[in-house]
Amino acid sequence: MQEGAVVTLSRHIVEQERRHPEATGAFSNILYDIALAAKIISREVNRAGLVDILGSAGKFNIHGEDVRKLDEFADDVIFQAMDHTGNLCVMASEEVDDPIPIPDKFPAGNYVLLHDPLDGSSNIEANVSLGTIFSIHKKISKGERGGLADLLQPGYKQLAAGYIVYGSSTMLVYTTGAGVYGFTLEPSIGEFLLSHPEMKIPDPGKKIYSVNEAYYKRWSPGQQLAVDQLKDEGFSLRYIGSLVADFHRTLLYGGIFMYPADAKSPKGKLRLLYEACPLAMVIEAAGGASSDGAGSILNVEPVELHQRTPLYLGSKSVVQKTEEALQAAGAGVPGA
Ligand code: P6P
Repeated sequence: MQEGAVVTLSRHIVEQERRHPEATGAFSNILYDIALAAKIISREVNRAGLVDILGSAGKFNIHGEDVRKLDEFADDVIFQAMDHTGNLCVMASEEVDDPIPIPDKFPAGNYVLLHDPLDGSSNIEANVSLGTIFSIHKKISKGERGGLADLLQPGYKQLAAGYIVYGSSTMLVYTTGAGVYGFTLEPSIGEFLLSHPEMKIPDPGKKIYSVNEAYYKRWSPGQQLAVDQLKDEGFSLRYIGSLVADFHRTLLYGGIFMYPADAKSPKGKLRLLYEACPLAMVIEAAGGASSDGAGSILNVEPVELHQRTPLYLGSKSVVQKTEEALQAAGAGVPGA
């Protein structure tokens, strides 16, 4: 790429496609459609305080969490952007209990999309950064229309994964496994511009650990030891409580993000398929590591659509040290 070129997401995708002559363009179109949905969601997130669409929609999702109107809006925007394209055979969303079929009136395709449409939604009214997380798989079932089997695939089979962080700027970060690319939205022209080519997580990077330490007493002895060690080594705590924001900082600065299992959440809180797996693909493609406490998130075999997992993401050296502490002092949580 020549020096100083302004590379839009569209140009980047064309250049990437040229490197893969076998590409059909369907995958590229999925990325375009995700970017379109992100622009629409970004506009509403940035106007949220103005158009009074805050407040509870009075509905609850499968996890018993209060679904905010922006959550529903983001979920609907992604569905509307993807349902008619003929690229997908089935979808899944954190906000929807069951697999989401492609409407019969539209053709089905060879890809699968799982997503968390607007993570961190409990922070909406505090104007904290929110995020969309997405995971793309290939269809593996035989029929024309996909189903649960196409959704329950392990992370190492992902074709692509990424997230959009709606913060001081809106950034789209994605990987297909070879390189991690960051694009920043220029709202005045409505284009995502390549701002972070070839993202790599610093290792060990800044001494930052990110976990909700209020749960310390509910942790396993191994988790307590891991955090005690980090503090002894002079690590600082940074915790926004919005997964995509905490992850994005970890990717840029290094250190570690943790949402461990604890006595109240023996499987952790975060979801495997559309939170842990996509972020694990990004962090590992950026030279970092992911773990459920025992090994890479990407190797976990899913059994349920909304299953949860303990989650560690960060600089490889820090994640490895944390796994050693968990294994040395025991990762079993009281009451699990
Ligand atoms: P806790 C936000 O509600 C969320 O789903 C993630 O974005 C975030 O990482 C986590 O929950 C925060 O959970 O238990 O620390 O409030």
